[in-house]
Amino acid sequence: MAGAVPNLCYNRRDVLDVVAAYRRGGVQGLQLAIDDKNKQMSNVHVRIAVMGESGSGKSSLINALLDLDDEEAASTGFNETTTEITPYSHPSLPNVHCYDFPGLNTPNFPVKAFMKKTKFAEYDLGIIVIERWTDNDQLLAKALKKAGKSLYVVRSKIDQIVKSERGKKGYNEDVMLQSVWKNCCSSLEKAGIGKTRVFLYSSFDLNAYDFPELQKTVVSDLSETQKQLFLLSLPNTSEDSINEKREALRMSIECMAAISAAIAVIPVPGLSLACDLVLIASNILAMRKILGLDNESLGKLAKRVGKRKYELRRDTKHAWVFGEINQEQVVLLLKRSTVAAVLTVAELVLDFVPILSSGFGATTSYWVTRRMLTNSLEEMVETAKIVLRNAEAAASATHGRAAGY
Ligand SMILES: Nc1nc2c(ncn2[C@@H]2O[C@H](COP(=O)(O)OP(=O)(O)OP(=O)(O)O)[C@@H](O)[C@H]2O)c(=O)[nH]1
Ligand SMILES: [Mg+2]
Repeated sequence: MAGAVPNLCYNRRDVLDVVAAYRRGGVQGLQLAIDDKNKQMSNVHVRIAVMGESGSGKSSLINALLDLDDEEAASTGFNETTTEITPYSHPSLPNVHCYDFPGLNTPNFPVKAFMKKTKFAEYDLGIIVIERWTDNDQLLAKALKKAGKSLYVVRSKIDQIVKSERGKKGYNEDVMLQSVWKNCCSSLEKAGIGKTRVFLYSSFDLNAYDFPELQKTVVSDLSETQKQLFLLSLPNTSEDSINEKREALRMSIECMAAISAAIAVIPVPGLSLACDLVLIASNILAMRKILGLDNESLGKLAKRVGKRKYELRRDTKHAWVFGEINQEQVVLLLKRSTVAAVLTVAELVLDFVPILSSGFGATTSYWVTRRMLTNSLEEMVETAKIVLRNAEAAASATHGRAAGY
């Protein structure tokens, strides 16, 4: 199981608060503000109830949403598996949870007792996975709506319909998908379930139908802090999703730079400039994980698309991204970057103005951290997009369609 990444969920408001705290209370004020933000963040959770009939595809959807591999995954299969609500957490962002509900259609299942004891108010939103709409789905939908929660309906196993319809005369995939979607909507209407979004989905082809749209809609329904957390937890299903992660990570870089200006600085041998190497290295590591470029995430993706890791890395330009990230590596990156040249000049100036030294250290640290993390982020984003393209090409070769893995 992968370790959790440090807090990267800072938004614009957080950055302003942290800077204001620094102005008001100096280093100590900043430290308190950061501690406070981290405490608040550790209390932010996203809880998604995933419900539906036995065998409809709930566990498969959870594995896709949380990007779980075989060992971490909710078990899937033809046999009905669980009679209790089972929680699953994101491997690197453990405050993002999906709750696997038991299928209510199994014989001898005490539906009434189960519905009575389930606290639907505890979830942020619910997803009902269907092959067709049933009375039990209706029970769940009503309970969730009564608790004032958002509800989405996911029509699963679309690949099966495509496969069985494809050979028929006059087949048009868009028309067929539209009709499946309309059918689901009208079942919901007939059941008296008001305004509910319906998404078509296949666990074998995440990009192909409405899965990216489902992810976006869930994000838009969450609170500001939850949004950031959930967004970072999502698998890279499109360049858009990578770009959204980049925006979120840029915010966290602003905070990290402010922190680096305040905490103890470590001189870099050979360059003798001031910056916090540990902070930079740990943030590069965390961003790499969020962007799915660490060894483990790459391995999961390679397995999913039936390729080797080196094939997914093909055409990427920044080899360092896949290597070991530690303080020495950060120094190498620093020396290679334009930051180093500017600092050497700045240090010369500093020799003649020793009185500026402490202020200069803090400013330098802010500046170096910000530049280093931003440059690294840009190179990782570029790499993540190439990896995504390689994965999509592999998936299209397997599924015979242009998108998805
Ligand atoms: N073709 C296809 N099969 C799917 C899809 N999603 C799930 N399945 C298969 O359907 C079966 C049931 O999937 P699960 O995800 O275990 O379903 P579940 O709702 O969790 O089932 P229970 O835990 O028994 O309630 C498994 O064999 C899956 O591989 C899909 O989108 N397409
Ligand atoms: Mg299951």
